[in-house]
Amino acid sequence: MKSIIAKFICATVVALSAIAVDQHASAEQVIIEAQAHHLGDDPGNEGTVFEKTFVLNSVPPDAFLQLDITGPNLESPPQILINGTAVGSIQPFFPPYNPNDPRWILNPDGSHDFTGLIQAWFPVTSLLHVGSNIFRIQNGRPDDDYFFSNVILTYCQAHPVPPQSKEVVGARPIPIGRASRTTTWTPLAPKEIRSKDGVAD
Ligand SMILES: [Ca+2]
Repeated sequence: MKSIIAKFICATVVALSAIAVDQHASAEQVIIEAQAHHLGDDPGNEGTVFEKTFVLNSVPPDAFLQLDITGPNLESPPQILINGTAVGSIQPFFPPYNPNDPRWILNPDGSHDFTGLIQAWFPVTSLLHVGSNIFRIQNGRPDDDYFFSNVILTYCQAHPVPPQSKEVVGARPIPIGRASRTTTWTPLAPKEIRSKDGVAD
């Protein structure tokens, strides 16, 4: 109920204030890049860096960057930046490592790739400015192969605080305009994260 009320208030605020976004977006979100891209060094890769410029006519007070990512390396995950500043780590958005889950790949070097869907989000209002902004995603290690898609800037939503260092169990918010569903997530505790050298896929 709380989130429904929050969304009603949010939608009302958005409607009344008519927050300006770029010409391709609705009042609630800016689609920075919807298409899937493959970064890494395996066949079909598009390199190890992807950048895209997006334009804002105003900076919303409550903006979150969200994206879907599949296949990244846990120990050396891709880094995401807005205008040259890291938005935060995607590591806490990985599910807990489970050797019995076929979506987890154990690499020869002892590191791990997660081939299931990871949905990450970050508060980014302080990193945005009016005019051109640059979204960037870059490999944490050049041989890490992964796909990302649905890079979206969302406004005024009931996003929880992104997971931090401690294990947290919660429900991902339901983005406005997307299918109604809730996914339970359990970020990995830092002590479970190990770093080793070698080859990742
Ligand atoms: Ca690779």
